[in-house]
Amino acid sequence: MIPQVIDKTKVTSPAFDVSRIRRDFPILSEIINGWPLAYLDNAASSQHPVAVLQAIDTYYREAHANVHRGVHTLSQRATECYEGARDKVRRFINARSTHEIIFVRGTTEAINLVAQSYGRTHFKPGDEIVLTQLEHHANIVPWQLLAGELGLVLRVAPIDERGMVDYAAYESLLGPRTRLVAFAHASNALGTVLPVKRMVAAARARGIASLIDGAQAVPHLKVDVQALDCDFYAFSGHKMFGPTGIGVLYGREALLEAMPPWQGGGDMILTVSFTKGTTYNTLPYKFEAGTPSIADAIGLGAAIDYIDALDWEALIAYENDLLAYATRRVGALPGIRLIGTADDKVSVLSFVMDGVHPHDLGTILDTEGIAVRTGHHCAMPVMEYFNLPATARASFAFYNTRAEVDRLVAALTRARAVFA
Ligand code: C6P
Repeated sequence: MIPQVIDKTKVTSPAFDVSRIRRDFPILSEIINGWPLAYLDNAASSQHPVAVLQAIDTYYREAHANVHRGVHTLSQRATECYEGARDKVRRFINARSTHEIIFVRGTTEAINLVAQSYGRTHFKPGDEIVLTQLEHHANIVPWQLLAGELGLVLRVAPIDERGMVDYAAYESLLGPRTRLVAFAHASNALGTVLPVKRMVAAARARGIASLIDGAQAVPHLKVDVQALDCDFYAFSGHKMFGPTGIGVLYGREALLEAMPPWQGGGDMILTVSFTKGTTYNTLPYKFEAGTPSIADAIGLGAAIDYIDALDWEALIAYENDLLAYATRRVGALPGIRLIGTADDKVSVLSFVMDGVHPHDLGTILDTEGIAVRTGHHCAMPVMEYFNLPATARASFAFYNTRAEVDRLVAALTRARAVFA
């Protein structure tokens, strides 16, 4: 089959120049299986602008040494770059202080940190943690592990057939034994945006701590942790155009201050002695044992610079338009059922096709250069609710286009013709 020529300039929002943006992302020009890449797997991991690639390259060429450890010039340079990235993250989510920004490997590690450090010191047998049915495994399994060890009870707020959390049911689960609520800002499997501000406020009014899994929100929504008033907020660099191997745990300073370290090693200590015991470093270093992912943090800082320079109002309008277009076009195809049709969604379109396993669909789409994710999306309780083993999921970033959606629709139509 002859690859189609894509009209990358076919945009709907004149305020948002997608063709210019696409030129910043070299990988988008790749040819996959003879076709121009249509990368629709951004919820799994997004791609990188040149600015991020260059920041990492420049760091390794001109500034690499270990951080916080050397008096020599390179070490000071590396430390400045690394701490500069921390301040960019602070500004990006409007945290009060860099003391509240802990660099971790990603959302998964951030949540495990809270479970192991905050959870172990604050929870007693019989205490309850409230989650939702929409959670990614990263916001389920750490709590299950802890619950098994400490005798905690996990309560799960249900969802409805559109993939929205039943708010009344959520609130009714907040009881005298609830110690923590932990939920996604946006669902990776369905795209649903949760009413997190209201959910946090309901918890806070009852003296309950809150953790938001922001992995799918940060690339699409303006996040302000002070406005959200949450206690913890976790996200990954690689879903917001930064590198893998770096993520962030935001924590309210007073809570972090009172929490014990969770990993021991270099840099997280002030003094170590076999006779006098060990004293710990100040925030945020207390939670960053060992040599950190310096280049990845710097890359994340560059990603923040890149997306901060975009017109967010136009970006959000563009993404909303693209999702609405994709929802309309894919939803209108015969034999397709959309899974997750909440009012408020980020750029995720999950669907199933009658008679075709999502994995087969994903493989067929790949032969035409279209990358989507298929499977349970590490959200098996969501699949359980919809009684499905898997879905196909197209997830968009601001560099995707209507032309790519058209290609998806054409390829799905061909797939249906083959299988139906
Ligand atoms: N979701 C997806 O394809 P890590 O792997 O630590 O960077 O992120 C984990 C994670 C946590 N919460 C949510 C809501 C997520 O979407 C993810 C990662 C990817 O949907 C990979 S499973």
